[in-house]
Amino acid sequence: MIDSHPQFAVVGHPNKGKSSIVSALALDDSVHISDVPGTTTKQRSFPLKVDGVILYELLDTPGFQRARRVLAWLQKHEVSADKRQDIVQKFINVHQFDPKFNDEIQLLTPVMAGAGIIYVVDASKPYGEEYEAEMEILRWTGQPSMALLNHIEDTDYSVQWKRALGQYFKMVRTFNPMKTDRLQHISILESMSQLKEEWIAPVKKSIVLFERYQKQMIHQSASKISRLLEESLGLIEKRSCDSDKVEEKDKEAVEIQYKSHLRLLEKETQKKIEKIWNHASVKKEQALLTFDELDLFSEESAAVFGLTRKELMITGVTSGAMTGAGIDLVFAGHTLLLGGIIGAVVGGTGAYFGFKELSEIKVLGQRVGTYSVQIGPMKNKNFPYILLGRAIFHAYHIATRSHAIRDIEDLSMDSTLKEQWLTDTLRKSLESSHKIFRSGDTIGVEVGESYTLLVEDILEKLIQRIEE
Ligand SMILES: Nc1nc2c(ncn2[C@@H]2O[C@H](COP(=O)(O)OP(=O)(O)O)[C@@H](O)[C@H]2O)c(=O)[nH]1
Ligand SMILES: [Mg+2]
Repeated sequence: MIDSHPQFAVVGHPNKGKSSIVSALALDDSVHISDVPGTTTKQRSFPLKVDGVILYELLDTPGFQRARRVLAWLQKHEVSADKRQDIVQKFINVHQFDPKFNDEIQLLTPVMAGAGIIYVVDASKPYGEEYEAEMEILRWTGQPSMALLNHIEDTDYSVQWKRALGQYFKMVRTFNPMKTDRLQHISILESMSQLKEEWIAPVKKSIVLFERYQKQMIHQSASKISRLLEESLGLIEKRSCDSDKVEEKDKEAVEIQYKSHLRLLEKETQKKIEKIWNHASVKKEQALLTFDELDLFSEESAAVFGLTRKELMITGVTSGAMTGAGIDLVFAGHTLLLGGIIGAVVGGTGAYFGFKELSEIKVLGQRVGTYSVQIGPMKNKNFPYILLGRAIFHAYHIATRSHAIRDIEDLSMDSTLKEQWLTDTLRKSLESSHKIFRSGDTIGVEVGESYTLLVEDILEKLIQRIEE
């Protein structure tokens, strides 16, 4: 084969998880996955590219439809083992345009062109003789092959499957396409490289590049999160009003505008991060992982992600009264985040402390007779932790989400996540950046860079942790 990168054809019976495995290994969520058998009628190639270089290529193929008839055709040509490959090639040549054998032609063509075979079975269903024709045909191709045991359901028949598969395939491995796990991925790549001697070197290189690629994605995500914090905390929202006597409605309106702008910045960052991790092709219009049940400004969000009273004090971050000319215009908290009973999650711990106001609202006189009301930059000291906590939670889930999963998920809360990454020392390092971000004046300050590194470190540790 002229191509220098390894190619693997993922083949098997319909509806056994072939396309899911292609998605997971190619880190590509545009692979068509369906629980309707036989939806794939053409083979499709999914290369894993890093910096424009193809590391390896997965071929998604239709499942076998008429394996017994194909095998019967092959066996009619009684030949010695060394000629079997030629017979398979002859089958392809003769039936190239025969719609009856479309699926077999689609899957056998790349195999005969040199792709390694990955035969997928669902080991949550019992083994059956009907698979033998498929495995026998694959054996006739004479191409290097391995079998992957997938479990679509929780039942396990892998013992009987292994006994049968072992007679046809040198290697039999278990793989769960719904789980992302760098180690599982690397270990399967290593097995794949064993199929052909000349693939060992390129696949080894792929593994190195793959790990570098992961680091890049973590870095880029951290950089987006850093941008989010900087932009959100420095955000200023303005609205014109009729006189210097600001009415309640003007205050309310500017606050609503401010909050929706902050929510939008968060959503946009989520989408960007999903794109970084190749999770963008599903449902482009909305974020894949959402916090629909947990608004950015909700008490629950403050309880799960915000600092407790104690943490605020240790960090030297207490909200206190807001000072300055705007004091009487400060939102007294009546519409803001106070109403409602603080839920059980909040308890009496004071998690809510310091989250009464977001920022002051000022009235600015502009040209004669025109006034505007302004809110921002962020004054609330707890808000940055809430925003950051949510961003980290989202990025961590995206980074560890398999490309074979297609649903939009509403993130269910793990209220212990914060404890897993937010240490006392880290809080102090974050605080000095938050302070600068909150001033809204970050021009010429290299704060974004160092903040990115902090976030990168948090993400890396969280992602690594699930692999241990
Ligand atoms: N829970 C679970 N579902 C799976 C797994 N693998 C595949 N599926 C589901 O099984 C169905 C068929 O999967 P697909 O990858 O399209 O199979 P293909 O026809 O062999 O390509 C889809 O609904 C998948 O979501 C798995 O490991 N676990
Ligand atoms: Mg498929």
